[in-house]
Amino acid sequence: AVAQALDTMRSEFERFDLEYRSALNQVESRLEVLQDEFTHLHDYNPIEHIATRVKSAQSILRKATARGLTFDLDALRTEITDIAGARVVVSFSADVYRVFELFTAQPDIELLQVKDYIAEPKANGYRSLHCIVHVPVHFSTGVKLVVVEVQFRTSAMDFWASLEHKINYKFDGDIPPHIVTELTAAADVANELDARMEHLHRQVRMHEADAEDEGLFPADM
Ligand code: 0O2
Repeated sequence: AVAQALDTMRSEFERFDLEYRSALNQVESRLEVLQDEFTHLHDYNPIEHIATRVKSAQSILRKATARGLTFDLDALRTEITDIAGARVVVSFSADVYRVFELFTAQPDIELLQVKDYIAEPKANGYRSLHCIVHVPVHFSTGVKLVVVEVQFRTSAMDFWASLEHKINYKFDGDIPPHIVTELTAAADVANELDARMEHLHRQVRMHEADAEDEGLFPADM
């Protein structure tokens, strides 16, 4: 009986994992279509890279325990919104909102929540645009709406967040104050870099547009 119960649990968890992986495949493929189309239309690719991950069983259970949730898969599906996560790293700040709008404007993507840590950075300097969406996945049993968290950020924001994440891990969440101060200052520098890169990019685009008007380049160069 124990073996049978374990088999059932394993099978249910595999199904759970499959749903999230399938939803992430959808998200990644839709973003890739947008990326290809954007490149085709504007001769420029705003997406640097896309990373996806399904949270490990261990981290899901750790989060569930911390929140006092029961280990019921349906409760986890509704209560933990970052089991499936996608991170979209773009070149310039304006692209964060551009790609977010294009993705969430798709009629069958339901936007459940937005957290704009770019408009309102966290106290440590963390910047990113987060959203939680329902993605429809077509299974043999019908359509399932799967919850996915998508984070949009620039390369500079991503560089900072990766380092901060590693430092946080090293200090077990208790970063010494002088390192916190330096990290926050580094986030400001990353923000300044984003502003400068965006400005440069705009100047280059304007130069290209002028050159096209004067017939120096063919329109699609
Ligand atoms: P991991 O390892 O990336 O999965 P919740 O996730 O629900 O507990 P909250 O505050 O509602 O918490 O979610 P929020 O703020 O929308 O986003 C949480 C996720 O954003 C984190 O997931 C990180 O990926 C990222 N994030 C948020 N704040 C920071 C920050 O200060 N530094 C860094 N480096 N990343 C941040 P996890 O589960 O914490 O981690």
